[in-house]
Amino acid sequence: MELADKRVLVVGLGKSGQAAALALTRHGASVEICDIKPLDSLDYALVDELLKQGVKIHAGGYPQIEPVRYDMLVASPGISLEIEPFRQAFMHSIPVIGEVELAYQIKSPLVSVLAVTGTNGKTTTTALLEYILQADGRPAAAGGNIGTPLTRLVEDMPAGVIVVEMSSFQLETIREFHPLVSGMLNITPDHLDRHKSMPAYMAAKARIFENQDSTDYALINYDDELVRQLAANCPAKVWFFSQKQPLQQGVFLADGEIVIAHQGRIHPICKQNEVLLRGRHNMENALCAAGMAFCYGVRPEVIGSALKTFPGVRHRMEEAANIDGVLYINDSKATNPDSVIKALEAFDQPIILIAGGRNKGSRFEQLASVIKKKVKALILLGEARQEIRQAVMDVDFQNIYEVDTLVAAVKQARQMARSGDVVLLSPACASWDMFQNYEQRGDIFCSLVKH
Ligand code: UMA
Repeated sequence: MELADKRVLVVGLGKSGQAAALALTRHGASVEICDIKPLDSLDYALVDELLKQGVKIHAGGYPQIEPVRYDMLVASPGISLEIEPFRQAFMHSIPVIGEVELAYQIKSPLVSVLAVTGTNGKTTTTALLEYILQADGRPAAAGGNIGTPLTRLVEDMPAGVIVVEMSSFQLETIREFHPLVSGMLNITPDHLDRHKSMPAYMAAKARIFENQDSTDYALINYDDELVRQLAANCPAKVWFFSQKQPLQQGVFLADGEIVIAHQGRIHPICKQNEVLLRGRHNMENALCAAGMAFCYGVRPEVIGSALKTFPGVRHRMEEAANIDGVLYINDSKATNPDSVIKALEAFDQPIILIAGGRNKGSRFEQLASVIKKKVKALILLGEARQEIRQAVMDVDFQNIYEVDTLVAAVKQARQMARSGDVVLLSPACASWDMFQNYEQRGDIFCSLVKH
């Protein structure tokens, strides 16, 4: 992509916007950035670096979009394409691309891209795949929704392989983004406040396959009916993975072992119970990552030994402490009900669940029935606490405590917990009503339980 002397407006001054603006200036573009927040509410460190590089900042609103002013707009993932600057750009036929697309177009041709999407488990799968590739001695890095903006990652990478965690938001603004191997984990309702309907959300997710061709691979979850339907229109070679079903070609479980079937041969990977990650949902992640690594050329024995040692990712079923026989688990990254259901199903012990935050358009009925079966006490906080309370009361679950802060939630949980219990922070909601992000919520939980 030719960027020299192009006039580009980056929309959103968070992590992605900042990284995109810096990459654009390095490529010789004339860059402006805008954000709805006033200057004094923006992250000073991000702003400072942009000012040093001569990027013009519009804070507290957006500039007028006219063809005489801008050649292209770059969207931050968290921003809806329905806001005014994008509407105006579409009206004037000014191209709009996402930050990930920009990264894809400026990356070195010696960098290959693998990509993972799905509603839940994509961070773990991305990190696990990076771990497997590194165990195979390849220069590999992970970026995208997992936390490191892709524009920053590609600038520092002359050659190697990048595993990209792709959210539906990021997929909405791709054009040429083309992974050699893609992975689709599962689809359950999430982000419906932005996508408006399940078909629209699914269509955004399915764009991961859009630029693939018959030389590429797509690892698709056979056990998820919605995901399986997407295989029919996938242009890549489809490989399924399944926890339930033996497959002609793909990754599955046979007699307590993970195996890969390929060209009439069965490659053993490792025993199911040797995988360090806990829970059924993590087995889904392990099968997907194993299949993606195999299709990319990693040997089965390397995949197996990596699965036996991968410790998991932060804020996702992370063991925060084990005090007086009580296991404290930080699952702050569980920001939708389905993800919490999976966390609850991973434990046989009595569970004290801390949940609540900002609802992203989810319904809590199904979660409520699982809470009724698995949870000993429920501690609710945040904006959505009344909605969750109503849903669990509707299934006749009574042991509910409401608190105003995470400090009070941990205090309450500690008072009630007995040896053998699990105290699980798994909010089913976004963190933005009380915290900067889910990482901050998880970090605070981890430090509170240790004191
Ligand atoms: N903003 C506006 N106008 C708006 C809305 C927001 O100007 O209408 C501004 C905000 O004031 C803020 C900036 O946009 O200053 C934030 O941009 P952003 O929301 O895109 O956030 P980033 O800091 O750039 O982080 C993004 C991803 N955030 C979202 O998609 C919401 C991060 O994913 C990602 O790690 C990061 O890029 C690096 O690629 C987080 C996330 O919550 C983890 N993702 C969702 C999820 O996992 O469910 C999709």
